Amino acid sequence: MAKEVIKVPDLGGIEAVTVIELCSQIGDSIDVEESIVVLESDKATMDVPCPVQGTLVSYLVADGDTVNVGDPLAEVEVSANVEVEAEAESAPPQPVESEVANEKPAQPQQTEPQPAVESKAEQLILVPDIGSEDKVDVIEISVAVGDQVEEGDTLLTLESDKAAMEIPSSHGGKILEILVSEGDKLGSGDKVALIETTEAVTDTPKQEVSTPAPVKEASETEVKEPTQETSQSAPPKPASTPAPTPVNQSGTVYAGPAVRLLARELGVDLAQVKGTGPKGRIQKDDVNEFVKAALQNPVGASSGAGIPAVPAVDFSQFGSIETVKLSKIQKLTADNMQRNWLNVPHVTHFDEADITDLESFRKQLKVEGEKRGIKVTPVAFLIKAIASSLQAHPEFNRSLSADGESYIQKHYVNVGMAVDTPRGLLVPVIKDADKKGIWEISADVMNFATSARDGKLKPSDMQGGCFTISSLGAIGGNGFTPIVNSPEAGILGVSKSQMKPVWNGSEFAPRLKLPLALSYDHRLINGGDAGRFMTHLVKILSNIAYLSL
Ligand code: CAO
Repeated sequence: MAKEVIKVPDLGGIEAVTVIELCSQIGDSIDVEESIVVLESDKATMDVPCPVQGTLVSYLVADGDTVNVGDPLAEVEVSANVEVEAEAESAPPQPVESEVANEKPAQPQQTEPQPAVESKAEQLILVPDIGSEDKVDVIEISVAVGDQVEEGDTLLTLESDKAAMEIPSSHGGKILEILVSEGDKLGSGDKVALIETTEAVTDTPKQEVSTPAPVKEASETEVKEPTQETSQSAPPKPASTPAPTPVNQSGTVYAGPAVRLLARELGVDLAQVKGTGPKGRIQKDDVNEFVKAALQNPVGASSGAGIPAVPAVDFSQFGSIETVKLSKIQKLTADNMQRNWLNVPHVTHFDEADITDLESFRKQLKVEGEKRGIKVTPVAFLIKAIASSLQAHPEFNRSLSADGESYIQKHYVNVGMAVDTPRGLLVPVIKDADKKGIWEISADVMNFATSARDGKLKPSDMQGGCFTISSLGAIGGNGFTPIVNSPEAGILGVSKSQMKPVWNGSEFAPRLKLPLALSYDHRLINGGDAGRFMTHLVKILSNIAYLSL
């Protein structure tokens, strides 16, 4: 397969230009006319389209390089099916501006003095030569009726798929009427605005440094309003170069067409994006980074999902403060919690288990536990009871597929256990809890709690969970609503057991009641499923003989 070297095309008189964007990655497939490099002069940015279809083999320039007409830019391996055609077309690629410049080279303004025109109160402003026969979109109108503008001030911004360009006012004055709207399509010579001039129009050609040339004289005759004199004098005079003005000169958004297209596709407001390119130019990476940051939704920024940002508050105005960086675990937990809170439609189901008998049995294990070096707490029984409930009610052992089109039924039973550590919350996973006895689970609880607090958990210790238990029983509280550890379907929040008077049919008897809160993903679980799961759990905890079944 042949290789084609893509060179800097004829730039219509401009010589040195800067490479401001490499549009593709090595190995990317490139279509004919797809931008391969963006170049910038002090007057314009221009995409260099690829003249062949193929695969990008290498860039022969770097971002920031200065290049001249004919310099090699990139090497493309031409696709077999277009190779013959490509060989036949040996002419170097031309950006849009240059193609037009070749057909109709820019005329130095001094060689064609303009006819003398009487000073008139009203002046029609037309679109100058935009370097293309095609109509392009009005993407921004920078002025309003009544505004006072100077000659050269930007009136509006046009954008084709190859270039963004500002249209400057050819005269100073007051805007009487704006003759276009955002979204309109305009071509060279079309009317833009009506201005009440504040200066005399003379027969001397203006020194319009930034005004692009009109594309053809026909545009003058098309203009009939508002006066004949005005229309004759209206078309902007040719500039030294038929190049559009780069957007950044307005001090607003400075980005090339490829970046603007990307921003539009991603719904990004470029005014909010900080450019890291030369002269603060916004590059594709800047847009991508902006989107990434928005998705991660740091405090004070919008989530990108239409959720209003929390306003930043200067707390120091109310008293002494200090700012402490979150630990990595805290940050990760914060991100996960927010992600799960926003993604999962939560419902929490409450109940109480009578653990009077369980506690008396557990206390009987104390002596043997000391011999084994294992401390048995209610958490081990809870994990065992959860494992049993997951087997009896497998809908709690499911996860939604990423596309939301199916669920994954798990046939293993691993229970995650939230551990409170000084560095943040960690969730080691007790694997195959259904196959383990109370001693083994108790040993896992102890070991994992210690490893978590000592920072010795391995990543594999925290993977593969089906369901999570979060026990605040040793700390206190009547109840809380835990957040589902998505993509798991449910989580059990356990609070502190309390002795309560319970009516047994003939009298109030003291019973140890354990408050339980089952939060679940309502996309996977309905209220009936949750009620049955909780009833099963409470039954087992109230009579642990069921665990032996
Ligand atoms: N009610 C009353 N007492 C309870 C109890 C309950 N529900 N659960 C445990 N206890 C008691 C135990 O009986 C034990 O007391 P004794 O020594 O007198 O027997 C003591 O509390 C043990 O507490 P522990 O915390 O050392 O051990 P544990 O097995 O109960 O819990 C662990 C282990 C890792 C779950 C726990 O230490 C922990 O970190 N919990 C916090 C979880 C958390 O932060 N969840 C919130 C997540 S969302 O922010």
